[in-house]
Amino acid sequence: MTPKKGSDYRASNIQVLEGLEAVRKRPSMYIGDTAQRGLHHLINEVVDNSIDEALAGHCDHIKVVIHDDGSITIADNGRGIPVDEHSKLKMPAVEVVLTKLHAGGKFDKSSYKVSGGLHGVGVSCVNALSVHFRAEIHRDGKIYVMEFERGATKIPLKEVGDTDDTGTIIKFRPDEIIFNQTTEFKFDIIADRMRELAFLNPQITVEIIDERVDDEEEENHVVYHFSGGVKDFVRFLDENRESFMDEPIYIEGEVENVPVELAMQYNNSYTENVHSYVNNINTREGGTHISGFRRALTRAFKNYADKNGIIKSNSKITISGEDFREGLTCVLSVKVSEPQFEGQTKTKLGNSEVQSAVEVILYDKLTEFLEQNPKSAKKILEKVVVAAEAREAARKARQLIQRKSVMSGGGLPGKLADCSIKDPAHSEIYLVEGDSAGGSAKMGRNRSFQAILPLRGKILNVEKAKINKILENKEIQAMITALGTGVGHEEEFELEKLRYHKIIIMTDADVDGSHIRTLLLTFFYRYMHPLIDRGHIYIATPPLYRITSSRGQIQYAWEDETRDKIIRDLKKSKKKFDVSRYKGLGEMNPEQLWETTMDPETRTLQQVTIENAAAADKMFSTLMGGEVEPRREFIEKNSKYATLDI
Ligand code: 0RA
Repeated sequence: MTPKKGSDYRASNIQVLEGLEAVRKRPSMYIGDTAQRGLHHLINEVVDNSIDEALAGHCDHIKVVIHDDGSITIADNGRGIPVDEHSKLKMPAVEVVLTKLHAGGKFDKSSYKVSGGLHGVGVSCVNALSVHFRAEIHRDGKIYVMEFERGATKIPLKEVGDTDDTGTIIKFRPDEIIFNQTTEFKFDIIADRMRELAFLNPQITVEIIDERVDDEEEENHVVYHFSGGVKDFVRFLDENRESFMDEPIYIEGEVENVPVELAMQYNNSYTENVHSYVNNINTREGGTHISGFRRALTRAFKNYADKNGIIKSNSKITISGEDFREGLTCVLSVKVSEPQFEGQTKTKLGNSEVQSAVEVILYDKLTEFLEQNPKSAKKILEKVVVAAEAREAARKARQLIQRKSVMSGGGLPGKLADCSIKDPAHSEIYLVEGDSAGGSAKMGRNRSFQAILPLRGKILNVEKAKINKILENKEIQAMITALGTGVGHEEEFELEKLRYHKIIIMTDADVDGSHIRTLLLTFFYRYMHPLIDRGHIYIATPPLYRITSSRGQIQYAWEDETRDKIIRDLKKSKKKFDVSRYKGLGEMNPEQLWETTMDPETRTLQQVTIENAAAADKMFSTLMGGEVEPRREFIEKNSKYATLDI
């Protein structure tokens, strides 16, 4: 008998497809975007479930394998997805988890599940967005398998053997129709996230195997396990900074069902590196837990200083909260059972009860630490006073920048060639290395919407300088005035005043050029952070080669492969040609610069994004920090660093 159209099985299957079809129609609504970030989000979505198993105490090993054919396997030793029949839906529970939206792992209301930000949309989304998806479940002594194609069931759940372990093995290959920009997984992006998870969850071991590299290469298999947890995380972040404490302060506690964990130490840098997490999600925009931390830190230190008469002798200066955070590296991790995420990127914790919980725990323990470690306390407070003095000097430098810009009429730097339209959303500014390239850019540009700011020589390395020195630097001053936002943290930085929504860094394609680019990015990362978060920073990519053939026809190539292809084609058609390598922007005439690098119709811009704040912090401190040897090693290992996958 052939099943009738309206049969039960078909009906339920169609319903399922309708759910997953919605994901395929508008994938960005579920995973953020369908570019590199969204692609890697698929892995996080599955791993989050394994982490939930670990948080519930049932899993301590997660293995991620990147296969040759572009597919990924994620294996854990958790309980395995339940396979018994779901009472209402009359299908195996695993089928519900893999085919129903928002059903993933959310049967039991046990605490602290990952849910919020972009996470928590469920493994079913990964299924929907994969050409092929396979789940293998080890549970109750049996092995079960189920397979799908683009979300549709290909092999219904079946028992295939016996086992005495438990766990879930998910294998999937992302659909290239959905991920039309790239389906290539980046080892570094995966490793950064897995390392972070291993720091935040000391009970787990995470393994990554990249089968795409040959055996001779070393970095195809890494294992992360950090028994020291967030304390190890802080040590790792400060590996290339000099701490003046023997070891990080470590605090752990729980109030009102909110477990709080913190590790922090002071170093000789001038930046604040506070990384916070809620249920393993990086809360980039902060929130109530961060407010609680800041209040506790300020109160504990101020009380201690008052009690011991430390700051009185410097009564001329007033210490503000941020002075206690200069040169501080800190990881704060809290677990919240029903987190509310707010803010632009949904990475700001809103739960008000968390503030007091964090504040209470940290205030008591920090006070205790200061009383028991008077030597460290003294050193830290001396540093705080210096920070306050630098902040005061910076305030004066800011006023000076403002006054200067008021005095010069329109207030813009002299060497800025501004654009004529005033709408920031349609304006762009090129930050150009060197006066000669700046000259070509000024001539080649479309002056209605493109502004040019030539930068002379190297800008200051902000990783090694105090804020007041940074603000005295002429090139940095010119940039700040041109951009219009001011500089620094919180109210000192005004994103609304940004004069150009595209800020394009244009440097030579050589070592010096990439150094200058990194200096600029370090500055933006440390002092104009929201510009990166909101996607305003871009890197221009001038071509590497010019191929001139008969009758003066010119072709450009950005890679060796394209150059070789152009040459092959020219040879085939028996044309004469000449290949030259661009050394610097200055070698291009204005027309060439416009055609290749500035014309919105033909140029390619790389948008600077930060996937992982902790990894970016580590990269900048390694590249730009004081220690030479780690920098050399880093550059040798990541010779591709010029492309800046941060
Ligand atoms: C639903 C319920 C339970 C666990 C899971 C799903 C689960 C999903 C994934 C995805 C990858 N690994 C996973 N591990 C578990 C609870 C299990 C129970 O109550 O026995």
